Amino acid sequence: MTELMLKYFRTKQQEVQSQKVYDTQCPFCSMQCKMQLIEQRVVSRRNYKTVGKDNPTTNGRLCIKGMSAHQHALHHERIKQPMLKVDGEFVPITWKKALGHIREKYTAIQREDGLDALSVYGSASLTNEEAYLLGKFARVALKTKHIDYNGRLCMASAATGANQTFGMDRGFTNTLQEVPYTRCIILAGTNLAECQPTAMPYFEKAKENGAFIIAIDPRETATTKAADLHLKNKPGTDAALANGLLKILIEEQMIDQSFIQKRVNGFEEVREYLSSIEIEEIESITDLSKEELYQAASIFGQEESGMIFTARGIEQQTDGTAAVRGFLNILLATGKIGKANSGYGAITGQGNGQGAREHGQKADQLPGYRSIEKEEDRAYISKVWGVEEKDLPGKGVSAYEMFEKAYEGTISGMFIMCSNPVVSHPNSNFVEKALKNLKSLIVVDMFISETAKLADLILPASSYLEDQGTMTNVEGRVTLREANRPLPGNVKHDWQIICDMAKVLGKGDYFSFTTAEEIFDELRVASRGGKADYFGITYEKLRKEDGILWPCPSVEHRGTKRLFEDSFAHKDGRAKMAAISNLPRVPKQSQSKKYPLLLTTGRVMSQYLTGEQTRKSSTLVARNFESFMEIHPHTAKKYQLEDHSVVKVESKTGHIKVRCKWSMKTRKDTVFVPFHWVGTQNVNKLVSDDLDPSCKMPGFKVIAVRVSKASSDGNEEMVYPDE
Ligand SMILES: Nc1nc2c(c(=O)[nH]1)N[C@H]1C(S)=C(S)[C@@H](COP(=O)(O)OP(=O)(O)OC[C@H]3O[C@@H](n4cnc5c(=O)[nH]c(N)nc54)[C@H](O)[C@@H]3O)O[C@H]1N2
Ligand SMILES: Nc1nc2c(c(=O)[nH]1)N[C@H]1C(S)=C(S)[C@@H](COP(=O)(O)OP(=O)(O)OC[C@H]3O[C@@H](n4cnc5c(=O)[nH]c(N)nc54)[C@H](O)[C@@H]3O)O[C@H]1N2
Ligand code: SF4
Ligand SMILES: [Mo]
Repeated sequence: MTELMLKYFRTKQQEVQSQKVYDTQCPFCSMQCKMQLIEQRVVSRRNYKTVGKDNPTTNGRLCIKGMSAHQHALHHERIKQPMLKVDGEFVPITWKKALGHIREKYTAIQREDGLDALSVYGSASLTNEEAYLLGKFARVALKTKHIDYNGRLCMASAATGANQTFGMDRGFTNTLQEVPYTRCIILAGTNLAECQPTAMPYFEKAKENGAFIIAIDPRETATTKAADLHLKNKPGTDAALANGLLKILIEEQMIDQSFIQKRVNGFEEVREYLSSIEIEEIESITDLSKEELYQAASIFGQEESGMIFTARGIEQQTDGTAAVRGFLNILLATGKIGKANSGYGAITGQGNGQGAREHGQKADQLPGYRSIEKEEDRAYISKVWGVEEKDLPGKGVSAYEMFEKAYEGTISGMFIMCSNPVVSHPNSNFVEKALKNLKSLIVVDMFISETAKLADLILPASSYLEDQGTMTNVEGRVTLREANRPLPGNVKHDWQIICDMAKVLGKGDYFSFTTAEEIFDELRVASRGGKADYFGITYEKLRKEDGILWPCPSVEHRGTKRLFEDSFAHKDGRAKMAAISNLPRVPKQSQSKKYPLLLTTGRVMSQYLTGEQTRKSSTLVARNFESFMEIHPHTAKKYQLEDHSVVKVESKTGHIKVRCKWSMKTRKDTVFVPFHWVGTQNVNKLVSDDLDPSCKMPGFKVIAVRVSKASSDGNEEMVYPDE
């Protein structure tokens, strides 16, 4: 051995001086993969590595995002103390000063503009404890009706569709463990393989066991590749597609009459409506052939079990609720629900996309999925909170509508916790203007996000490595995230920030919590008897049983793995089918001479949402460092757009510039741009403010656009052959 090699081996042995292992869950998607951060102290530095940990949902699997999550949490740009904007620059200040600023600003706004002038914007990446507390903070500490959250852009259509149909909304009616045993699976507008990668093995297993998989997506994706049949429909036509499939199922007598009779209302109305439409109409709306529709319907209809999964592809539409109801109509008519290996899954997106939509962050909601407009619900919660029922505010407006109010000036203060709406909201140029119009914007984040940049005060929040709490995963399984890495700098947990703010606003008595578990114990009582009943769930049980599916009404109860086996959650115990229109009440954007193409937006595997976190990870950035527009080569040639060149994409609300990526995977009339990038690449500058009238979901998935070459000097050379 040479001298040099000897020296190397000696150093290696000495290197690891100490090792710490921290348990936690991934900060990203709804799979909530359990993981450990291994921190090794070596002579000159620390090494970090994330590894998976066994659990019933993901069995220790992780995807590339999870494996790289520590890279953003440990990033040098993380803010570690409150930052106040002074003369346009952020300066670090103490918590005492920050809380003083809040008291001063909030009391002035309340005095000058009234209680409802303050607003709260929350997130489904918060723990259940924090989501619950934020709802309580708005109603009890601020006494404002204006609170909503980013789940409005995400789960609103699925939640409304399920509530209307079943009488309750837990994303999955069954557990993932049943997926391998079902015979036919419809994946409607989901890109599971890139968005919930650790769920894929359940679907692969189903395929191995002989299941037939039908994917509905205007693009070929890693998910559609796993399917046996890919229905490559025109974007935004899923409600009509669902109607077409059900029409065929009824006409071919592939429905379950006895199930319908025993358990479903509204079937006759649907049957009558469907008999009035022609299958040719469905063909022309969806751009699918009769043969494709018959094949899909007959396989789903003939198999003895089946499951339907929907995600944002069909839901982020101005008729998203209708599309969801259309697919639920199919499940009910074929009796494929409430039994083993048959059921529905709305694939939740964010880490706590399920729990955070149950405990009062929504404008019209109180904890336990209670309604802020129902007298008995208000009475129950005001008792739990120790306030007068008459002092609880009423229903507020949805997320985007809060920005409209900020623009008009009726909302003059906003408190945003754990979200980046300047990048994630439709019509983002408008949202930015609205936020600039506020007298006060306070943002709680780990970084100076695009939204935080507009704030007068930024408060530093803890990350998934430090913040203990419960997260309800894609299955509706409540899981305990044990996170105990010490807080860096002067960072605080989101729940501590809420409690501190309540204290300076004179409401400390209602927020005297010292641990997340204490908040959870209050949440348990607040949710008791509600639809999302967590009363029987305790931290101790969660540790022992590794997750419990709600409803869990008593401490002896083991949780509910399968829903609706005997009855649905409507008062009469029956589910409700409803006739849905082929075309939405509010017309969707469609191709025109001026805007000849359809843009759809979504995700790539290696980036997460507005990218604020994943763009800080070197491993993930190496995979995707900039945005792009996926376009069919035939279409690209028509507009003289070279592969890899920079192109301009314009809609009626704005324009962006992104890299052109030729791909045979998308339809000729459709281009795709992900939404993980900011500034001139922020695709939400193109998305309009049209909302689903029943749930206020924006239409992120269909935008009429035109495309052209972008020249480096900013003077674009326009080629619009259709004009
Ligand atoms: N890698 C990664 N994973 C994530 C996220 C992320 O940002 N990155 N985000 C998480 C969150 S919050 C969410 S909500 C989920 C989202 O998960 P998904 O809903 O699966 O993701 P999307 O890419 O938005 O859309 C899914 C698919 O819908 C298709 N689609 C577009 N328009 C239409 C249409 O009109 N009809 C149909 N049938 N399909 C259409 C798109 O082509 C896309 O393949 O993912 C979660 N997981
Ligand atoms: N065009 C288009 N737009 C979309 C979508 C689409 O498909 N297309 N999808 C929509 C969907 S489904 C969603 S869910 C939304 C998401 O939209 P956002 O909520 O805006 O997305 P995130 O990037 O998760 O923003 C979270 C912010 O909180 C910070 N953060 C992370 N963890 C914590 C924490 O524990 N505490 C605090 N205080 N801060 C934290 C992050 O740094 C980041 O700045 O975007 C929507 N927008
Ligand atoms: S991003 Fe989702 S699938 Fe990937 S490790 Fe995190 S929780 Fe698991
Ligand atoms: Mo989402």
